[in-house]
Amino acid sequence: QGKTPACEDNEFRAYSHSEIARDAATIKNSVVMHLTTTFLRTPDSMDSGHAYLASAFSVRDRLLQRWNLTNEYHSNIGAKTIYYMSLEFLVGRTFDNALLALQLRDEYAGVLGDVGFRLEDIIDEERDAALGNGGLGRLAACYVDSMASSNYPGWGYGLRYRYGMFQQQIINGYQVEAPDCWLDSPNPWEFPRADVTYPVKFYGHLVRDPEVSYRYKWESNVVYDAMAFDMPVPGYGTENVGNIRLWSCKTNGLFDLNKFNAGDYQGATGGQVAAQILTDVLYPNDNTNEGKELRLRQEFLFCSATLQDIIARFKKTGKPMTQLPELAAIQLNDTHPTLGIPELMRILIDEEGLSWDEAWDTTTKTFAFTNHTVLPEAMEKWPVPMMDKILPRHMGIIYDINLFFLQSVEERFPKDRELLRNISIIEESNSQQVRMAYLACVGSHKVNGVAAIHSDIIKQTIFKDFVRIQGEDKFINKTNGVSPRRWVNECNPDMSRLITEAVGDRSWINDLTKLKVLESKVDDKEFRQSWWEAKQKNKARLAEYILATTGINVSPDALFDVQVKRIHEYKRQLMNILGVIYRYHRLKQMSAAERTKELHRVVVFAGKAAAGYWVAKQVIKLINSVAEVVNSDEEIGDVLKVVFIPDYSVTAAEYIIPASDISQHISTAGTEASGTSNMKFVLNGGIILGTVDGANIEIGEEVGEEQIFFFGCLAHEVDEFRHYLRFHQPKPDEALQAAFDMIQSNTFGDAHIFQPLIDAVLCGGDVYLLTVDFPSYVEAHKAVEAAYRQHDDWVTKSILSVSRMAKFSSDRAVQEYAEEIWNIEPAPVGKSTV
Ligand code: C3B
Repeated sequence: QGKTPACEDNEFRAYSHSEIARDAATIKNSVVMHLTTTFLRTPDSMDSGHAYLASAFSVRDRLLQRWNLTNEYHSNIGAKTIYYMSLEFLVGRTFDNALLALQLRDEYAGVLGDVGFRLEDIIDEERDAALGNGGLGRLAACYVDSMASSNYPGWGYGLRYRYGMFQQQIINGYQVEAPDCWLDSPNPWEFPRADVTYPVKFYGHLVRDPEVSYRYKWESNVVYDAMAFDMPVPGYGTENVGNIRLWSCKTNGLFDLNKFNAGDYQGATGGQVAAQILTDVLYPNDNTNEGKELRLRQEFLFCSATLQDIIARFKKTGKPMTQLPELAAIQLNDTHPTLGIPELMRILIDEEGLSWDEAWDTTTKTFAFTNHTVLPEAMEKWPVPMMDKILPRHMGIIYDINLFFLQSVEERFPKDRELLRNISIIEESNSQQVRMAYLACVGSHKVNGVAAIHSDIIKQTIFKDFVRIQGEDKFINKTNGVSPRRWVNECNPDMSRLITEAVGDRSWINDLTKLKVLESKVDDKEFRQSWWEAKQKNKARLAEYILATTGINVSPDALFDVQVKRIHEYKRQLMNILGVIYRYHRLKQMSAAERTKELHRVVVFAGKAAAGYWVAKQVIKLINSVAEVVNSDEEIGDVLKVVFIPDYSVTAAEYIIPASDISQHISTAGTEASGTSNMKFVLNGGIILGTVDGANIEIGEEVGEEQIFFFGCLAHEVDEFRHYLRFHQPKPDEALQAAFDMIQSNTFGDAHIFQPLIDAVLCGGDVYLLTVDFPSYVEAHKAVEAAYRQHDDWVTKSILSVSRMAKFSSDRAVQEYAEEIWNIEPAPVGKSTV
C-alpha cells in the first residue's frame, strides 16, 4: 500500500473539521443527493423505503464525520480506550436514535413532510439490527450508548451475523422460526472496512521454539480472513461518536478456480461456504450453552480478530507491549469472548517475544469479566479434545495457565486436593472440559455480577473458592442500567415532554438524577392529569400495534398487564398463564352481574424461545391456545383479553414498555441475575409485580416498597424447597389445581399437548417452585387490582417511582465500571451540545 503523505492542503483539513450545516436546505440537498446518486431514484419515483434510505444516508454522513473527528482526537491525545467484547449487540433501530442525538429530528420531519412523508412512517421502514438474544445483548448496546454519551473513549467489538435473531412466526399457536435476512436491503448504519482485515488461524500443529520452552510456532492449515464493519454509535448531547466494530468472514479469496475450471462447481465454492458459515448465524440461545463446534470456531474468530486489532492500534503508539493495560481495558461480556485471554497470551509470547510472566501480568491487568448468570445449563464448557483439535496452541496455553495457577494455590493450601480439583480450569469429567468461567476469572483483574443479589450469589457459589484464594476485592458488583435515550426519550415522547417541562430543560436525558424534581409535581393536579393521559396515549398506540400484529381488539381502558422477555422456565411464563387460566375459571363461575364489577384486564405476552427448547415452545402454544379460547368467549368480552405478540424485538419493546400499567418479573428467586426490562418499565411509569430477585430488589429499595408488588419465596429458601420437593409430591393449592383441571378437561384443546408442562410441576420436582409461589402470586394480583382501582394513588406511585429511578441509568453503570474497573476518564471531543 502507498504511504500516506502528510496533508499539506489546509483546505482539506479545514473541510474535514467543519461540521455539515444543519439548515433545512442543506439537509434537503443531501437527501436528494443520496436519493439520486446512491440509490438511482428521482423525487418522483421515491417511495417511503427510499425516502428512509436517502435520509438515513444523509444522517450517516454527519455521524461518520463526527466518528472520524472523535477517533482522530482520541488517538492524538493517546486516550485510554475501553473495548467491550460481546458476541451480542442487540441494537435495534438507529435512525430515530441518531436524529435525536444529533438534535435534527424536527428538521428531518420538516424536510420529509415537504415531500409528503410522515417521519414516523419513514422510521418504520428500518429493520432492527437484532444481533443478540435478549438482556445480555441489549445491555451491551446500552453500554456503548452510554460510553458515547458520557464521552468515554470506548468501542464495542462483536460479530456481524448475516442472520440475526430469527423471526418468530406463530402458526397454529406454535412458534415457527424464519431466518432474519436483515442485510437484504442496504444498511446505512454500517461502514465496511476492507482495509481492516486480519487472518484468523485454526487447526494445524505446533513447533516448539528451540530457545524458549514455552514459545511455539503455530503452523495452522486453515486460515480465514475477518473483515471489519464499523457501526457508529451516536452520543447524545456531545459531538462524541462511539463505534461497534463487527467482524465478518471474508470469502472471496477462497474460491477454487482450479476446481471450477475442471467443472467441479460445487467444490469450487466449498471453501467459501465453510468460511462464511462462521459469521452466518447468531446462536439463538439465551442462558443456555449449546456446546457446538461451530460456536467455538465463531468465538475464536471473534476473539482473534479483535485482539489483533487492539494490538495493531496499540502498536502505533510505539510503546512497549507491557504498557498495554495503560491504554486498553478489555471487558468480557460473559464467558463467550474468554478465548481473548489465551489469544492475547499467544500474541504476546509467540509473536511479541514477551516472557510468560510479562505476558500474564499484561493480560490479567487488561481483562475484566462480567458474569451474567448462575444457571448451570448456561455455563460454557468445551471438551478438551475439541479445543485441542481446533486451537492446539490455545489449549496448550490454557494448560499452562492452569498449571501455574494450581501451583500457586498448592503453595498456599498444601495437600488440599479437593480444593485443587474444584478450582481447576480443566474439569476432570469423562471427557475433560475447559471451564470457561474459571478461565475468565483467573485471567481477569476484576470479576463482577450484574445486580447486588447476583454478585453475592456468585461469591457464595461458582466463585466461592476463588474468593478465598484471590481475595474479596476482586469480586465486585455492577448493577445493570439502561439507556435513558432509547428507553425514555425515544420510546416515550409524551412522557419525555412532561419530564422536560418539569426539569426545565433536556439535561435529564444525560443525567437521570434530575428526575428528582418530579417528586415535587406529585400533587400538581394538571401534571398528574397529563401524566395519566400520556400513559393512556401509549396504551392506545399499543392497542393499535396489537390489532395490526395479531388482529385482536383490546381496549386502552383496561389494565395492561405485561410480561415480555425470552421464554424460559426460570422466568415462569407458565406461572403467568396458569394465573390467567385461574382468573378465567373464576370469571366463568360468576354471574353476569358479578362480572360487570370486575376490573378489565389485557394480559400481554411476547418473547422468543430458543429453537431447540421444547418446553419453552410448549408454553408459547399454551398461551396462544388460552388466548384463542378466552378472546372468543362472548361471556367474557372485554373483561379479560390475552395477547401473544409475535416476534418480540427491540422495536416491539419500544411500543410495549411505555404502555404497561403492570409488568411481571417473576423468576424463581435467585435465578434472574438482574433483569433490565424491569428498569425500563418503571422508568416509563409502570409498576412491577415481581419476585424478590435480581434488580427488582434494588428497584424496590430506590422507589420504595409501597411502589412494588413483591411476592414469593426468597432466594435463601429455594434450596430447601427444592430439596423437599425432590422427595415429596408437590401440592398445588386450590387455585393452581383449578387451572390444571381446566387444561386437563380440554378447555384449551387437546390436553395431551400440555400434560408435560403439568408433569414438570407435579412429577418433575417442580424445580421452579410454582406450587410454592402460586398462592402469594394470586394474592399479589389481587393487591394490584385493588391499587389500580384507586386511580389517584396509582398515579402517585407511578410519578414517585420514575422520580427515584436515577440509579438505573446505564450512564451510572458505565461510570462505575470506568472508575472501578477500567481506570479511564471521559475525553470529550468538541463542545457539549445540550
Ligand atoms: C441475561 C440475564 O439473564 C439477565 O438477568 C441480565 O439482566 C442480563 O443478562 C444482562 O446482565 N443473560 C442473557 O441475556 N444471556 C445469557 N447468556 C446470560 C445472561
